[in-house]
Amino acid sequence: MAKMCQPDRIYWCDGSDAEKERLRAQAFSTGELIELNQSKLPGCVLHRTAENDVARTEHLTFICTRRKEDAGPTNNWMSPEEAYRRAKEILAGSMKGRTMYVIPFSMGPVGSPFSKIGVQLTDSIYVVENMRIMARMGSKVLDYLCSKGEFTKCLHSKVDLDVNKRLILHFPEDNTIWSVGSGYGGNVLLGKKCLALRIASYLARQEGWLAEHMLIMGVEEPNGRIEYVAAAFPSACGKTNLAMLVPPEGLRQKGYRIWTVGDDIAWMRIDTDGRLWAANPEIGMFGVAPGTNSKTNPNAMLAIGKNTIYTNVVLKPDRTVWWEGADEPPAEAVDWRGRPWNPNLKDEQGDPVLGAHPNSRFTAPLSQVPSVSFRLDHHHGVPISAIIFGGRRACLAPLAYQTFSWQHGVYVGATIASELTAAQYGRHGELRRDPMAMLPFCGYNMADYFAHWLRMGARMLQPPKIFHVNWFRQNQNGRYLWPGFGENLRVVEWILARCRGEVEAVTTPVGYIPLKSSLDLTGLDIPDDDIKALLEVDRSAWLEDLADQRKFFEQFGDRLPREMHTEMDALEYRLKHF
Ligand code: OXD
Ligand code: MN
Repeated sequence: MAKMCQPDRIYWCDGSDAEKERLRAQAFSTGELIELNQSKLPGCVLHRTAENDVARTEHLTFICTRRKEDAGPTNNWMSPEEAYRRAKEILAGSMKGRTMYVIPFSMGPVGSPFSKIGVQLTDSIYVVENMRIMARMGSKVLDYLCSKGEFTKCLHSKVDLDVNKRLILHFPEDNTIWSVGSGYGGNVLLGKKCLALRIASYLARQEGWLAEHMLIMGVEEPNGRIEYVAAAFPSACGKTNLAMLVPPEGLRQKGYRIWTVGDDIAWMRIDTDGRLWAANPEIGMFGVAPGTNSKTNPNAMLAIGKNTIYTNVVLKPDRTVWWEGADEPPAEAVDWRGRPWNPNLKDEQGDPVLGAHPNSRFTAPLSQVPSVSFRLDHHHGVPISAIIFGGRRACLAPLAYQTFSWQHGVYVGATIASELTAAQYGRHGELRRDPMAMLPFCGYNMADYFAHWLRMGARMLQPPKIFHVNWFRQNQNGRYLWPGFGENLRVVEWILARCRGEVEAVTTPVGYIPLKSSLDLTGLDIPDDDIKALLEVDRSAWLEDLADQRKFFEQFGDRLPREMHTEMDALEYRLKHF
């Protein structure tokens, strides 16, 4: 790789604090990182990406398998030969005048038989510093790797950040990732989406486990018992908020408490007890900043006050930071692009100019989250009682329902969908089907992925119960019916009680729906009609949605497991005759 990229220097990262100080000082001198107010935000820095490089670029992300059908219809595909050839052209001499940093990292605890090791080469200090927070990295990983020998080969070069020379390439058959031409987190922190989801999902299928886009949280009940759930929602639907939720006053007084294991990725295996156990391969969070405040996510706010890397947020005159939906806006500041900004600024069309990019981020250690679970470092992770799927739907999906079986649950997960924009009632926003929230992250044919899920269920003695939730249901006027955020724990409480067979539910064509009386709504002021609307099943709307699901599944042809057809036919029958 060095011969191809021609760096001036090669530096092996040891993961030490001294190294961190050294690299940061260097990045301050070039402007790659900006030091923030060290008395108010100790250990915090700011980074601004290129303006054309602010989010994952799904259209430039490829799964490069020998056979196109192994990548499946939902992935972009390129042959490995062509992908290597095109990337090599771009990478030739790309690190001239730069240092190539070598980052040995472990997804999962170092030395765990369930962890995966990667080595990322990069020419970005921003990447090194993010990897230091997100993954276990440095000499301890290298020492272990030397005794083990197997790792995912990860190469990243920002080249000149030209979008026409940007490619995010995955070679699952070679256990290799090449990312060129980008400096945005999701494209370049290769341990995260690229390894821990795309490559890991491919390995997981071969090795008989699951790599999922899920948060993991523990719910401690008043009697001291802790039960764990894993939940998949499409990007920007509030996984980070749910994972570290603060119980509303009523439930807190009852004795509820939340333990955060993970906010984005779950690796799940069947243990000797026949249950599904989930571990978070990461140790940091790379969260969306806008909308995060002391009301929506107090634990995140406490976590990001130190040792945090902020990306594309507003820089205030006192060298602290701000973003839309944080507390009071500053009168004058510098926006995410580095330009003077104030909250009244308008563009040529008269629309407000955002100070922070809508996808601006914070990177912070999970150890700083007040609700972090001590089980983050346990090899086996935590036993999962319930799997929760969800999406952002203004109508259709009720607040919560339980599926009838593992197979029905897999089908429900395979059909989850989210509206891309906040839709007005009746004027549906553009709906994106996002199976298991893995559409952009599954490293192989999704039809085979559904089949793998079905097989996993058959292997478990005590599979988790599968639920669907929707925090985003609206009335005719576009008003949200459910308060969301911390109040979502009331639904999780019902879910766990269902798992133990302790509460009643109504059997409907789509699943078991809570009775109003089985939800603890003390202290919530929700009109009866709203609760009714939240729990309602509109048969004709469901039949319409079913037609859309069938269309979505068509792309998989014969490769789609027949169980998916069975479930759709059964749902249609129940909607029409039950
Ligand atoms: C993320 C995403 O950054 O899902 O976690 O996009
Ligand atoms: Mn994510």
